[in-house]
Amino acid sequence: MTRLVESDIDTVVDEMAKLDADFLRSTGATLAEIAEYAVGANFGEIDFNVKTSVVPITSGLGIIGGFAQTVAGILQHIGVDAFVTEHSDVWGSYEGRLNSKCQFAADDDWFMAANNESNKISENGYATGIGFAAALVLAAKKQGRNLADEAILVAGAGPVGLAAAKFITKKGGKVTLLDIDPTKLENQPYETLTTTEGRKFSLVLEATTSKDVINIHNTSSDVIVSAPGVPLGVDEKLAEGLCTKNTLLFNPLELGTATMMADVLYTKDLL
Ligand code: PYL
Repeated sequence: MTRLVESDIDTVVDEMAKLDADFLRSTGATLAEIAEYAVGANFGEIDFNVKTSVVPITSGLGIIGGFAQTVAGILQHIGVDAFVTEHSDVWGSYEGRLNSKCQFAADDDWFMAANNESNKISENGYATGIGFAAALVLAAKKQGRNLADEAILVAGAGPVGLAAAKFITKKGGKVTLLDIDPTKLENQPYETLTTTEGRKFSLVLEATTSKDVINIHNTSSDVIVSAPGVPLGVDEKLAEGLCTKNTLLFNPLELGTATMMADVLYTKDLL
């Protein structure tokens, strides 16, 4: 997982309305609705209005400027009564548990949400995977495309890619899983590749930490790309073209965070 820097997220909260508008154009759903679809809920089924604390964590490489405030801002946008605790680390966790139903915190390796009443927890890798997979499935549906007729690539066999592959398969898609490390492809229930040489895909979920994995050589002209990978793993020229057609779904923190919230509030797991 790539560690975000302040400049990756410093405009996120100001651009939440634009994100919803972009999502509606490409998927027919808002950020909150994509998160609901990801966890198996109907649009509007989850009541997001719950007191939720976000705890800054100083361990390891320390605080990312604006990270906790950005998480709280994303949550507030989908209707959560979210706040950043006054204190960090264990004191902040204690303060949060006294004053909220749900709690978010991230160190250098894990970003976790917990529901203090139901004890349901959600981890960012899994949630990001199902969230971006949900967005990809909804985008295909919006174009009237049948998953069964699509050549679907999941690039990256890490936690995000594997959660996405499982979600897409559950929705009727036949996934091809790509990773440069063949050991990550062992015992996977999909067609597996270490290169896309000679192949073209029409639906792509890019979940690697590399650049330029996805390009004009391995994608069809009507490709839709859902890209949780940071940095964006899509060739710049292709990315520009996809943006003009609203067929590139990419954001550094928003969809994973919203899906974590839906995941800790909703009980019927889809996977
Ligand atoms: C959760 C993000 C998504 C992509 N990379 C992950 C990342 O950057 N993790 C590090 C988060 C550190 C937060 C810091 C703070 O400000 O509380 N401990």
